[in-house]
Amino acid sequence: MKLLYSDEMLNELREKIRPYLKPKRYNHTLAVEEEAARLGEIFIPDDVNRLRAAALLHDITKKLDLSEHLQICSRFDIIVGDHPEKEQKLFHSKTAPAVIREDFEGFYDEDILSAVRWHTTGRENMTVFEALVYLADYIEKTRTFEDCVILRNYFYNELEKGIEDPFETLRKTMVMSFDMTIRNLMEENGLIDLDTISARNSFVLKNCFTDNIKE
Ligand code: DGI
Ligand code: FE
Ligand code: FE
Repeated sequence: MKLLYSDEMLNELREKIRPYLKPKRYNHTLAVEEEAARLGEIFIPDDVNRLRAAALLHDITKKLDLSEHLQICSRFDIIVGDHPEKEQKLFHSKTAPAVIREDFEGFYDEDILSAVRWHTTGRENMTVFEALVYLADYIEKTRTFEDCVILRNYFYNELEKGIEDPFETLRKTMVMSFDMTIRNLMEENGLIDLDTISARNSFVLKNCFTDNIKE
């Protein structure tokens, strides 16, 4: 059974997460919440408050340093890659679900945990819920990086045209986002996680949103 989150629970959550985040990250988090709600109204209107909760929790361990992440990974048997120092940005999405379980008991919810877990790399065959948290993080309104602006404009322009199914626009936007991330990682000579590649290929192959197929 799906847990439901009242507006009051979300108000409390908004205050509870504050000490976990630096001020700039807190503002980003609120902007992701707003964006996730906007996307939710379009794609899964019954799940808007759960999307808000996932957005509020998505970067909850972003402040931790590598050794703190590694401690959590060891305590919870979370698999660490072979080159942790080269993939530091991937840790916060691995450790956040553990902290949610421990510190945010009322939000122990499979959809929230998986959306948070996969919000940085994505993964093969993403659910609509996971994709919306991922995309909200990419295109929220405080992001000024050129790719984010391009992606935000592409997505909302296509939706506004109203020519294709919104889920097709969402799928194409997801492909674009992974292409941008992969291109940027290549330019900075970074390591590309296999989940990032699998996510990209799966959207190209249209292996996505199988949770949302209507009869
Ligand atoms: O935590 P945020 O900054 O809000 O956003 P995020 O969790 O999506 O993290 C974005 C960063 O993660 C960005 O600098 C690129 C990095 N990233 C995404 N996919 C990969 C990656 N880094 C590596 N090394 N490999 C990836 O596949
Ligand atoms: Fe993040
Ligand atoms: Fe984020």
